[in-house]
Amino acid sequence: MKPLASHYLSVPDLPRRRFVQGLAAGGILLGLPAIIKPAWAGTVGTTTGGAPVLGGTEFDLTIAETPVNFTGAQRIATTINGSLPAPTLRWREGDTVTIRVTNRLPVASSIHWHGILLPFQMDGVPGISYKGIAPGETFTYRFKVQQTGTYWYHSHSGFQEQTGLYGTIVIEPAGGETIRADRDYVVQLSDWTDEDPMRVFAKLKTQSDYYNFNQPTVVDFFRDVARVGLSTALDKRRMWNQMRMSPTDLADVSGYTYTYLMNGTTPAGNWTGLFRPGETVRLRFVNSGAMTFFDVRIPGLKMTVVQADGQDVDPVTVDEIRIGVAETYDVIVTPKDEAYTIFAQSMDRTGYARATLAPRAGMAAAVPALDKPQPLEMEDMMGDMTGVARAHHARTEYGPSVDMRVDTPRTDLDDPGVGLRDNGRRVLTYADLHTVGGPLDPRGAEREIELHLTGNMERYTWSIDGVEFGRSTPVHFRHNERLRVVFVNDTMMTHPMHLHGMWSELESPDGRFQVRKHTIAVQPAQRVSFLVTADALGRWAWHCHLLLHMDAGMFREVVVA
Ligand SMILES: [Cu+2]
Repeated sequence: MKPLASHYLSVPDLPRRRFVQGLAAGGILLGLPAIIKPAWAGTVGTTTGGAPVLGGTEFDLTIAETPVNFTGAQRIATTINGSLPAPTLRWREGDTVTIRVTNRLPVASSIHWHGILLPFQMDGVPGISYKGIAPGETFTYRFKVQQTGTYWYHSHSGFQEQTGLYGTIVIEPAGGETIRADRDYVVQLSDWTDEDPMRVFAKLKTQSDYYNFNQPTVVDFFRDVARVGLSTALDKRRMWNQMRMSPTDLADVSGYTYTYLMNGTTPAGNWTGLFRPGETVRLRFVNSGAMTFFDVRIPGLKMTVVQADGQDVDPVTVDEIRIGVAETYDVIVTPKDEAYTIFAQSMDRTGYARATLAPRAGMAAAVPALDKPQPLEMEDMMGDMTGVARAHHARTEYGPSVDMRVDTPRTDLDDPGVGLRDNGRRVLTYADLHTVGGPLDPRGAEREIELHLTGNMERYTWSIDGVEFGRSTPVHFRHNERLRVVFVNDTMMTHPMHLHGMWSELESPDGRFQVRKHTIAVQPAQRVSFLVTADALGRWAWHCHLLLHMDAGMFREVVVA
């Protein structure tokens, strides 16, 4: 976000709006034959997506550099066993898995098992859980699998996740799969840039709206004048100018540099999952994007959501799901004898990932147009003006790292979020999600902590309570305490907050158990609360899962002792 004075009435710079949208069908250049092979080439029973599938209890994973071509230009990706996404790992509840990870990069690396409950030394966060994996070194992870469902893994070093280091984990219940489906596909979403991620970050540091090409234009202004009159239109413009913010700042990094991928495949590559008409198909959506929230729908099909972040939920049938970075959703669909497009547009509407479900290879369905971006509304900045919930700002929030504070946050979990409001489709919200079986721990909260998600758009710094990670001290949880965490989002962006090693059990605004998650997306000017049982001793990471926000400081260490 940036001062608007020079931008607001400017005519868009058209040549720069030609987005790189994955028009090339390429991918890995020197990978394993299995991943170049179309999904339908060897379809017997269930296939699990675009990446190779590894099962059992012993795994050997090698991290290395591999040439790729998604846009017509050759680049170097970070891969595991030569594949992007990394292999899908199939585990079974109750097994002890051993994973030997060898680092063939010239720099240190790491693998973090996202959403997996394990001893903290196995969590894979350099500087917190362990030293990381030095070049040439092999690190052996070993832990007992205590849960079931869809999860994923990724690097926690530098920008390696942005350059390809992510894969899916599928954990089958000890007694066999409980959710019945004839087909089972992983659908892993991600964002690829041909730029060096370090350069992307440096550009945002210099000009935080560098990738934002949805700025209001002179045309928008005159449309406003026609609609609401000159003085209101001027007031609106003045308001945004005063706040030094743009109502269209929905994502820091856009389709201007990103190619959006589904199962490591560009829209032109069109990954295809096959089915026989009448079969039920389970789709395991995983958002492994570095910076992108995706809005996913399959025109012509209803999706029945059966799991969120690996946890069974009471089934709820919807048309569309916003998948925050690091979240997973499992859905069941029952397609008829025709082709369907799985359409995942980026939250800022600058591009999309796309794949196909079809009864026969080579079929395709229409690809919908991108929706028009919706601007942020007053409630995204000011919260709930009726002021039911009051925020308590820490003293550290009154400093150069904070450019906005919300005093009366909104608590509406039934808001699908900007861009999805009143779009005529039934959109999943957190208010729809109810974990089967209720909370893990019947105790109420013994203690409460409130933390604010903060930032300064001008400097592109992100922080918690106005304190970047580098200046922070660890948050302390007492071993086995039941704790209420309140997050207040004092920024205009949605932050997917991920606590390692323990579950976050989201509450409804009136304090009832809602849903168990590993990542909770907190919308602009929103307040959410969730309970945590601090049953995992050791040192853990707690951070925004937008890679650049994490890197810019929205990260804390948690010590459970
Ligand atoms: Cu963030």
